[in-house]
Amino acid sequence: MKDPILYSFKRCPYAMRARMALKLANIKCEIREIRLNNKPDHMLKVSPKGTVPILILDNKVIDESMDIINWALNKVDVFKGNIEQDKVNLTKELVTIFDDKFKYHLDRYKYSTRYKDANLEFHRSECLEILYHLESVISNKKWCFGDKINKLDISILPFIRQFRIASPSWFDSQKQISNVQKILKNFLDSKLFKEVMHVYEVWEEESALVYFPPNNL
Ligand SMILES: N[C@@H](CCC(=O)N[C@@H](CS)C(=O)NCC(=O)O)C(=O)O
Repeated sequence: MKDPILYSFKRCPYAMRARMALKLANIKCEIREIRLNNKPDHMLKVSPKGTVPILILDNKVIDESMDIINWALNKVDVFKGNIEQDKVNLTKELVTIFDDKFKYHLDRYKYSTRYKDANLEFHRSECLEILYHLESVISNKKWCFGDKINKLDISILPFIRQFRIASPSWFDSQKQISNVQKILKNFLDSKLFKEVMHVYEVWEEESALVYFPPNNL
């Protein structure tokens, strides 16, 4: 099999979660860093919906981040044995809440001026409600379900990171999400996070091949 090609954008939370799964599963890819305002023709040709991440394999194109995660985990189940069965269903439920509701309100909180009539406080409090729910079901350990990182951590922490970035002092001052705050901090301090946030030059047709994970770390 040729090395897969990964179209990616460093700051995109969906691309971030896919890069984490690929990194944890030790799957080497040719990485193509893009800008959302200047998408390469080839990227749009393989996936006309025009979102990153996209993983191009010999026999198929995977253009949904959770499908990339599941494909990587199917190859190398890095989380095997890390969680009990009931947490598998909880992971599914929570990822759906984050991808649908949390992301919807996060965009309207972070970019309230871009959305007509978006009320920053309202959307922020909707996100916070979801974090209260998360707080009530996670551990008080290093990661959401204990001492080991899991699919839930890599899937949702990039979005919680964005939520914090909108107003770090406000986020840090929230009293009822101390485990969420702690887990986010562990994530931001982790070697994994630093590795997947490696800075790549923007890819162009004539660029030399560049690989992910970066081998200079
Ligand atoms: N459901 C997709 C969503 C991916 C997505 O929306 N990515 C954003 C960047 S964070 C994107 O590519 N947006 C296209 C654009 O802004 O033109 C997934 O999970 O992969």
